[in-house]
Amino acid sequence: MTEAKPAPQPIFRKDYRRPDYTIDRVDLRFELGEETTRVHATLTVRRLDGAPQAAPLVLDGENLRHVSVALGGRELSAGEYVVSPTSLTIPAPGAAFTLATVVEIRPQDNLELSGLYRSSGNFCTQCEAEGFRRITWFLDRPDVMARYSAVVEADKAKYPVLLANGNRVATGDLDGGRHFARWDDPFPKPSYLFALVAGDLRCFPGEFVTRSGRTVRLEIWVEPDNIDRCAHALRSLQASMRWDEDKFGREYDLDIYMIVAVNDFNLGAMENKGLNLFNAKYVLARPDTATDDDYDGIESVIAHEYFHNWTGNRVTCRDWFQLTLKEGLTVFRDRLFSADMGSPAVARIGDVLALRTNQFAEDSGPMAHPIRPESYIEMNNFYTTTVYEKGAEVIGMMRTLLGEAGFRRGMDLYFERHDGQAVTCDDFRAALADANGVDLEQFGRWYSQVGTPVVRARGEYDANTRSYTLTLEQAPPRGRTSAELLHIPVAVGLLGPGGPLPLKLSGETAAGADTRVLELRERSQSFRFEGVPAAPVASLLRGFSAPVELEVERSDADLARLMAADPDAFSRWDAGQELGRRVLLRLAADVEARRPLALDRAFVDACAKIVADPGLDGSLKALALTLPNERLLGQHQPVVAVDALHEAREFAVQALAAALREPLLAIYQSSAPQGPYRIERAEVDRRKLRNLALAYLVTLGEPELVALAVSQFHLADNMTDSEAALACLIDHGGPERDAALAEFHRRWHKDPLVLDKWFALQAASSHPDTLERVTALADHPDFNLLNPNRARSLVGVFGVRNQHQFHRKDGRGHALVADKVLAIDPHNSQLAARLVAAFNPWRRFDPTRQQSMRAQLERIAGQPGLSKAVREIVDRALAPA
Ligand code: B3K
Ligand code: ZN
Repeated sequence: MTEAKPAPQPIFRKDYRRPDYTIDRVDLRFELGEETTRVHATLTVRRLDGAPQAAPLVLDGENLRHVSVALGGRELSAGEYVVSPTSLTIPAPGAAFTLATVVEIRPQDNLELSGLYRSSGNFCTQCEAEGFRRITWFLDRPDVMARYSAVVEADKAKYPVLLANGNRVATGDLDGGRHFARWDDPFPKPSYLFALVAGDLRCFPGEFVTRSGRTVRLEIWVEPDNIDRCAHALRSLQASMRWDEDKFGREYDLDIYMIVAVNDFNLGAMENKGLNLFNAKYVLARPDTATDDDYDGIESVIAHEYFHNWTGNRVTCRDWFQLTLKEGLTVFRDRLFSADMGSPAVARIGDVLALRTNQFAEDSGPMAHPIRPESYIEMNNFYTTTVYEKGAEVIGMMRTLLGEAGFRRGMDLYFERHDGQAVTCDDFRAALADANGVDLEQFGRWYSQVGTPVVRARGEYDANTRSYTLTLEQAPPRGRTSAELLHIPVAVGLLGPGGPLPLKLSGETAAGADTRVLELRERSQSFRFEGVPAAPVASLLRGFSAPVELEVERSDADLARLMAADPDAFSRWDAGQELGRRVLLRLAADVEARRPLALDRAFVDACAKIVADPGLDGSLKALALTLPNERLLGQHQPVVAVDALHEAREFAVQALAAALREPLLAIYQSSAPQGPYRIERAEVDRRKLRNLALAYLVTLGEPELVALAVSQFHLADNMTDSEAALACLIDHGGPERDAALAEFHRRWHKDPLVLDKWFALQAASSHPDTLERVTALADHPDFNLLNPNRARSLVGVFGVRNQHQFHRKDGRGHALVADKVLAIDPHNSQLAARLVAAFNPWRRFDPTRQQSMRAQLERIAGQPGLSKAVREIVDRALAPA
């Protein structure tokens, strides 16, 4: 049995100190082998001004077998340095010197997928956040930026392709059937951006001519069988490169840009300089294997990693507390890009739905942290929806306050000031403020506040003066008693009897546009609009202008009116969601009180109007007609009523389907595909609405409606329609489900990404036997705990997305996920730490469920040898609230 490890110690932002030494050059040589890989590193080191002369040089390391160390060309003897499991210390090495180390590592045993590891027989790396220390001794921190060269040596037959960052400057053959490639990266970079790949891969090539006329070679590297699935990724890359030039004036800087698709990857992708490594899921797409949503996901992740070249690589983070500097900003940039490529309203709705479902939950649970955390134990645990998505919202608010041109001025100044540096979130904010001559001091509190602030709104109409006074108030996040006052942009519109009103605030001479951004900086502020002909309905927080919870007294009728007529497409959707939420929460209360259930007539009418509205595209209709999910609904209850919410939502879906049966069937029948699959806006809209109609219709259980799904499943020439039909059949159950699942498995079991869908659809199902099926699937020969995509498809989807089945009262769902966490942790603690987060909301449930979840958390916490990644999550979950 493993010894209990000493309690891991947190690292605090306030303790940041610049290093005593920096590294200007890194020359690496990798002797890749089946058993042992040797890494030779020569570091050109310099003591920084102000550091004590006798400062020791302490390099980080993890899982390295130390072989030798030489200082200034002289091999050191054992007494001249100290090696510990996590460090190599050279006492007082001097002011400027080279340090040459040799270590041995075993990539084939590296299941953490951090550092140098193997996936499907190939060698690859993942160094962010602290993986480079698992490759060689180093100052493994982002404020040490060096120029790198890497010589990669390997067996030529097994690993014909050898890649690293920068430009390939030499290749050649070696003895014993081996060969090498030497890569030089001219741009200084932090160690987390280092990358290496060696394998049997094929190249899907392309090019891009930059606006200054340079031709950049683009290479997408995949396993030979996947070469016909790269076109969309290449197109997305080219579009991203053009967009960053057009919108931010940012040109690519190397002569080559490579993307490698990897099957075993802990995250989505990684922005290593000139050599991105990607989870295959975000590269590979063919109409028959990838859905419309997969196509969108690829476009946005390709863009995200590309945009990091400027926001992250050229300008990087001083320390890991500043992570949102590059992540929040880059998510914000990839969102702008996706909005430009497709429908801005659809994109915004998707982002806000995800933020409310995931980030709001994180912000009110045990892992709540500011977008710039104050401390961490395992940095990898802080690649969170708060740092990324709330971080992007914070950038978005600054753009709202500064305007598009002002934001661009600020970005230009940021790049001008900080190119080639490792900086902080405060540096970013200062560039934005200085470029615009504005004060963003109060705004800066968004970087340190925890939790979702509440904004309360109250409106009063005065018929005598034809004025409408809107009072906005900010309050601390729920469950917290105090918070500093934030600077919050609230976008507002007023809907009069005849439609949107041009807005004129008192003191202004003329009415302007019909959306206005009000700046809330005090506890409470009133804004008086004049020339308002009749009591209006206020449309608040348009476009979700701030990541807050909005509380406002509005009647169902007001919401229905906004849902039907708000000129802002996002607000229309939002009003519909609020109305739907009210209706569902009332139904859940009826379930609990055992009252007869009936779906609100006015809500049905509002939905019928959406179905019939010629002004809405299919994607927006589908979004408007999708009821709030059970997790979102639970956030609005004092204690999540798991079963009642599920029953209420299922009832509402069926009642809506029954009420709208005819128009939905008409939609389904009139929008059949007219030709082969095309990934175009109008076609995506068509498929979205048609598949939504199908989902509603199948819930009615009528044989001829179920038959529609069966026939769509068989006839579809594309994964979007095939998966949608399969999802309906899985929820429906019965022999149709079994037949479709067997057919899908037969057809796709050799295709890992498609097989992931087979697992995920079953794990997400609302069918009452889902837990039993997931339990059985965990023993399926195709299930593999060590592959992150597969583990997430089953355990992640079940634990996070299936509230009703995961939280079954008998506790078996909890036990299942806890078992898997414990099984994964010894191999891949990062993955285990992600999955164990399913238990974070445990205090939101009833005593029985709380007890069951706490028992599982305690069981995990009591496991000897538990990783520090999982330990940090469970300790925080169990700590007194
Ligand atoms: N920067 C990487 C994330 C690295 C996560 C390390 N645990 C991908 C991205 O955000 O672009
Ligand atoms: Zn990123």
